[in-house]
Amino acid sequence: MTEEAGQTEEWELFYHHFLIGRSAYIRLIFEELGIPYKDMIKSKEDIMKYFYSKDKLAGFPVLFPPVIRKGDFQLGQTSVICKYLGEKYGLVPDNEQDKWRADMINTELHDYLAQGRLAFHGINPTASYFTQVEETKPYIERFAAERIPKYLSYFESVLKYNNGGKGFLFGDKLTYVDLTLFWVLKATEASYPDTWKSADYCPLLKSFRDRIERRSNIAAYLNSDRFVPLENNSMM
Ligand SMILES: N[C@@H](CCC(=O)N[C@@H](CS)C(=O)NCC(=O)O)C(=O)O
Repeated sequence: MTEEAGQTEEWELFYHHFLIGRSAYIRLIFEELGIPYKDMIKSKEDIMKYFYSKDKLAGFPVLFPPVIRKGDFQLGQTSVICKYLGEKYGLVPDNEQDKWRADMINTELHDYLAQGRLAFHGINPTASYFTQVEETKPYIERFAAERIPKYLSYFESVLKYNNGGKGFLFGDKLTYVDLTLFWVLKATEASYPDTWKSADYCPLLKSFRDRIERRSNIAAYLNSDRFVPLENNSMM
């Protein structure tokens, strides 16, 4: 255990300081549960230090942000982090079958997110969207026309399967997958506003999004200075 990590009492979050991006899915879990966490990246230099320098995060290797760390335990991959925190803090379904279904939907949501992001990077996936605005237009249009209806219709059917879609995805309690679905819908709306607005085939998802947004801790977070708004492109 490094000296620095050994002193930590609370969760540390490593993510780009100027962007909510994939960190949103992790923050929502911490915020909903009132679990304290500390943002470790305050500048571009911090990103270089923790991920790309000879002093990068010691311990079990992690590749890209977001990463969470507590003591000598650090974990990357957003979907895995959310599943881990869900398991640890009780934000998972009550029965085994639903736990596996939750895992499936969590993965499906991150597939969708990754594809939606990629559409904004038709030329170069690691360069900024703003370097490829014109060239990537056909990819964005195709994603909006073909993929969004396919995925949103599916998520609508998943929500409807439980209690007619009036509550949560599984049983009668909130899980980490509800929070991920909530933010995926927010990201869809921000990056593809016209497509979202005209998506009249998913009324349950639209009510669901409003319902989760009104939860007291979520609403407080979204109105706080801890919240960095979505960028309105790249699903981030
Ligand atoms: N599948 C990973 C993707 C991680 C990822 O692509 N992180 C981005 C920020 S959202 C990054 O910094 N990528 C650097 C790179 O791809 O070189 C996850 O969901 O966490």
